[in-house]
Amino acid sequence: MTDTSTAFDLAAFLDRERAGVDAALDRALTRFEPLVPAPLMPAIRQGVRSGGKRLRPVLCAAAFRACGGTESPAVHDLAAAPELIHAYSLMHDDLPCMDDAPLRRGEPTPHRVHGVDAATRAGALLIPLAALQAWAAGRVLHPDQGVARSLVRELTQAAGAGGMVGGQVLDLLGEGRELSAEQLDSLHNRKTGALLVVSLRMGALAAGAAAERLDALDRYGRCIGLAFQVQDDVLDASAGEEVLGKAPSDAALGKSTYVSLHGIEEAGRRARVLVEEALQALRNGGLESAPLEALARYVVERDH
Ligand code: GRG
Repeated sequence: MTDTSTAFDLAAFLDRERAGVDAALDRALTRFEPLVPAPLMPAIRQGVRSGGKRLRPVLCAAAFRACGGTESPAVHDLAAAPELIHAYSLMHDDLPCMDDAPLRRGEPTPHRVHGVDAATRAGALLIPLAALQAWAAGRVLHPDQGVARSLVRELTQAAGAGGMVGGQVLDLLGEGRELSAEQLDSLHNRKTGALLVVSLRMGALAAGAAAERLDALDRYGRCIGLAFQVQDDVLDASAGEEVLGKAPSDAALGKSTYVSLHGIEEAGRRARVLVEEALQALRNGGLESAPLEALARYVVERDH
């Protein structure tokens, strides 16, 4: 296969996509305003608008196009739905009862700015709003209402006990204990991987993709999800607060990480192997997508 990613300008692609995603998030915030108690709106706005890589929506839109979906602004509206779940998860993860983080993306965290009560409620409100967002965008993108229902079901399942929340619980239970390699993979497949995978699946479902392509994207997503986490651990162990935009926290919390388990070099090697497996999954599923190929590589090449 030709290496399409070498000629592909990922930075320009990400700039364009992030602008589309940010516009969709702004539209969503405007639509949500009448549904949200006014005192919570500033915390919601901070959680949603405070930047970040926008990896989940970028994957969602890329999967939609890779599966032959027709371009429309509603693609970014759909892609905004998993990002709303991601925004809530970060707001709650930073709370004093969890990581007690003062900084996120280089700025004071929402509870430090708006108070713990407002940040907690604002985060919780984002969950049903994300479901509404997926439903509304799905209705625009696909004529079959069943597809919109699947989008909401898959997103809420991935966000829930079998996915992100379940992974977070395993993470909290694992503090101060040494986890095996299998336990660590299982934790991160849920905590981080489930939302990345569902972002891809939502794009593919909205494009009307066949089962074979959904399976390929599943495999691709699981591989880049784990690679993403391995790289996160490598960065947490090696980069400082000024690069990460937050204080490194793993060692302080006594967490098992890919670095504590395998050492930094072996962890880096594992991340690169996972990226190759992700690229192979795309090839096996007949998916030719320069953005998805470049994004897989970006996951391990990023420095924050
Ligand atoms: C009720 C137990 C319970 C949990 C609530 C808090 C929570 C739900 C889940 C936490 C999930 C979590 C924090 C996962 C981490 C995912 C992760 C690697 C975040 C960083 O993602 P990036 O790098 O962030 O994409 P940016 O800033 O770029 O958006």
